[in-house]
Parts: sequence; structure tokens; C-alpha cells
Amino acid sequence: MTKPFPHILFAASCALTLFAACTAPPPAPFGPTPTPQQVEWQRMEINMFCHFGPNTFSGAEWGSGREDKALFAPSSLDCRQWVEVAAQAGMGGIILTAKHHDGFCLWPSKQSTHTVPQSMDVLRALRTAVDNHDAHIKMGVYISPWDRNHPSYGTTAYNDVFVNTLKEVHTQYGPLFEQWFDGACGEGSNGKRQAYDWPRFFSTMDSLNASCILFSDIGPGCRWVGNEEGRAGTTCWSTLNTDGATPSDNKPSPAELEVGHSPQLSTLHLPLSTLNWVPAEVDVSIRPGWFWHPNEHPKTVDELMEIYFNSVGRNGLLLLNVPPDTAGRICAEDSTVLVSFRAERDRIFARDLAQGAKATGSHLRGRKYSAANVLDTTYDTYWAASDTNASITLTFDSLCTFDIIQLQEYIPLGQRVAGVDLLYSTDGSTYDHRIEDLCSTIGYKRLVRMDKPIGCRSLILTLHGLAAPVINRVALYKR
Ligand code: FUL
Repeated sequence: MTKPFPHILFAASCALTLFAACTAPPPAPFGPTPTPQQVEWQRMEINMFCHFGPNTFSGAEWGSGREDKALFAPSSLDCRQWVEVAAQAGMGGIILTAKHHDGFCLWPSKQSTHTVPQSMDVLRALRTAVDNHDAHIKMGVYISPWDRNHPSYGTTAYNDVFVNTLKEVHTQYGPLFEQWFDGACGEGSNGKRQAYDWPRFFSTMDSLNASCILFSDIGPGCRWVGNEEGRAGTTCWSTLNTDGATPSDNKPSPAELEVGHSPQLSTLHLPLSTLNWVPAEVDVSIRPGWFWHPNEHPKTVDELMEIYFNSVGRNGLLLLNVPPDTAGRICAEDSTVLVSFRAERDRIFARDLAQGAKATGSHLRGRKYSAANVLDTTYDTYWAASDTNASITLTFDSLCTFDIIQLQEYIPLGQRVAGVDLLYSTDGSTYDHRIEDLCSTIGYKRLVRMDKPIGCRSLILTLHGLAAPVINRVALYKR
């Protein structure tokens, strides 16, 4: 048999290697993964919550349900202005309290007598306003399960009323991107007890609008973050064990909701299949109360920035409540601070100092997954490591000075990273500085603020994964 020439063998092996590098399959997903709607939801990053209703006029936070309907009388309702403020503040959606605990419906519902008149349909006004605005702001609703007005509350008949309410709102005012099921109930020990039919509520939603994100304390679309102060845990998993829990019973504690449940099987002593993808939604009000009250004032830009870093910067979605006033408008004091909040984010994140750096990874799964992908802004390109412990090196042409590191995992393949260390070199040759535990989890987005600016010629991010890390963004900023 004639032997092929060595150079033919060499060329063939190079071609094979190149072929493998170009065609390597994507990494397998790890643990629970988000639906495409959950990914789209998380990428909205900041949404506006609007608490509006009789409480706006009475000064209450929890109305009794016995208020005179005529109390709700906005003098110049302007939902277009709400949408404009949301757009200017860089928000992607607005969630309105269609029905708060007082049971008052902001649309002329057939399921209740405690509603606005036909002529004052706030849901219709908001629907029209979002549809007519070119910023494509999405609309969502909060419909409180706890109802202090409805005569059937506390009986099984109320479950029918609630299902019909969902049907009415989602068929007449959709498409709605998020449905809020608030977990609060202040009935007290002698109060009415409602056995909510959660499976029926959720299956109704699935048939009405399967892509709607369902919020409750435990999801299934997204979860309460466990506090109303505007912070996710410094460790924040989007995965949660909801086995045997309902939004009303046997649910994880607020402290657990802040952190989520790690998909690290050895700590859970559970099969991975008991976990679900239920990312954290961080709801917090711009004012002390959820409803507008004349003697209260909004938070400062600095306070809002702190909330931003502690929510969006910790793998959460920020749902910032901006309550309309008695005119039915967002007051100037609030819109001014929101515009400054947007300007401050734009200022800080205007220039990614990692652009122009050279990125190399400890592994090359294939050319399609090269480390350079962490520097581009295309969401679906990423660097995929092939080992659970992996590192990315960034090398700069000149001294790079930053004080914020942004990291993002490609969450369609799951949340994988459980720890990150940072090494950097000021002279470009020796890695003489080390920050251990730069952060624990990453998830959709992690923003780590440094105590003081770091000047370096190169840096190494060491990632400790539960599965081989998949990173789609590394960026550096200077405040
Ligand atoms: C809580 C409610 O009791 C508050 O009134 C507010 O709606 C907040 C967002 O959720 O559970």
C-alpha cells in the first residue's frame, strides 16, 4: 500500500481541526433554563409600576374596600404622559394596579360593582397610550387576589370571579406581558380565609396568554425578591425549588427568595428536576408609600442608583413604582428625578473601557465560541469554556482604569457560575494583585463596583462554575 505524503496528512489533520473548531456544538444547557419570554423579560431590565386607585385620593395604602366610588376622580388623567415618562426613563414596560386590595377595578368590570364608570376606563386609556407611542412600551397588570370589597371573597365562588376577572382583562386589554399576583393578605386571624385555586388561575392564564410572565412570591414566571427595599441578594440564583409550594402556602422564606436556590446538587440534596427557572423581580417604590401622597417625596438619584446596582446589577429585574397623583399624572418631582436617573446611567455606561482589549479564554470550544465574543454587544454570541474552572484574560494596549466590572452569563444555557476571582497586572507582566470573591453568582447581569479605581495593563477573571461557564459579556466602566 502506498503511504500518503506527510504534507497531505498534515493538511488533512489541519482541515479536520478547523472543521471541528467551526462546527463544535453549543454547550449543553445546565439545570433549569428560561423560556424565550423570560429571557426577553429579563432583558427589559427596568419597568415601571403604577399604583393608582382610591388610595391615591384617600391617603391610605390599603383601602378598606368600603370607599365611595366617586372618591376616584383624577382631574386630568393622562396615561400618555405616564408612557412618555417611562420611555424617557429607559423603561420597557408599565404594570398598572388594575385592582388593588380594596377591590376597586380601574376598568368597568362585569365581575364587580366596585369599579370606575365606563367613561373613566383607565386600562383602556393606558392600552391606547402604549399602542400609540413609538417606544413600544409593554403593558402589564396587577390584579390583587386579596379583595376587601367583593362579597364572595372567602368562598369558593370567589375563585370563579377571579378567573373571570383574568379573562376579562386579558381578552379586552391585551396583549399583556406580565400578570402580577400579589401575595399580601391583611385579614388577620379572625378575617376571611380564601382558598385560592392556583392551578386554575395558572391554567387560565396559559390558555389566555401563554407568553405572559406570571409574577407571584414563587413564580412561575418570576418571583418576589423577598423585600420591598430594592435589593436582590449578593448571591442571586434565578433557580428556585418550588416543590410542594403555592404562592400562598409552604413557600420559601423572604431570605431564601432574595438568594434563590443554587443548582449545586450536593447542597440541595435534591434532584435538579425539582428546580425551576424563576428569576427575581425587585419591586420598590420611588416614594415611601406605594400610592401617591401629597406629603411624600421621591428618592434621590443616588438612592435610585444604589437600587439599580443592587437589583439589575445582581441578576434582578427592577420594577420601580412611580405612582400617578390625584390629577392622574406623574408629578414633576418624580419625572425630574427619573430623567436624571436615566442620565446618570447613560453617563456611567457610555463608554465600555474593555472595547479594544484582546480577550483570550482558557479554553477554545470552537471558533464560534471564542473569547472575543465577550466584548461584542450581540446578545447571542458568547464564550464557552470546556471546564468548570475557566478564565478569561483581557490585555490592554495602555493602562486601563475602571471601577465597575459588568459580567453577563448567556442565560438561555442556564445559570452556571458560582464564584469569580480577579487577578490583575499593573505592569503587564506579573499578576501581583488579586481580589478573591469578586462576586459569587452572575446570571443575566452582574455589576461589581470597586472601592477604588483599578489601573491595569491586563486582568484575569477566574470563574468557578457548577458547569463550564458560558459568558456573553465582559465590560468595564469608570464612574
Ligand atoms: C404588597 C402590597 O400589600 C402593597 O400594597 C403593594 O401593592 C406591594 C407592591 O405589594 O404586597
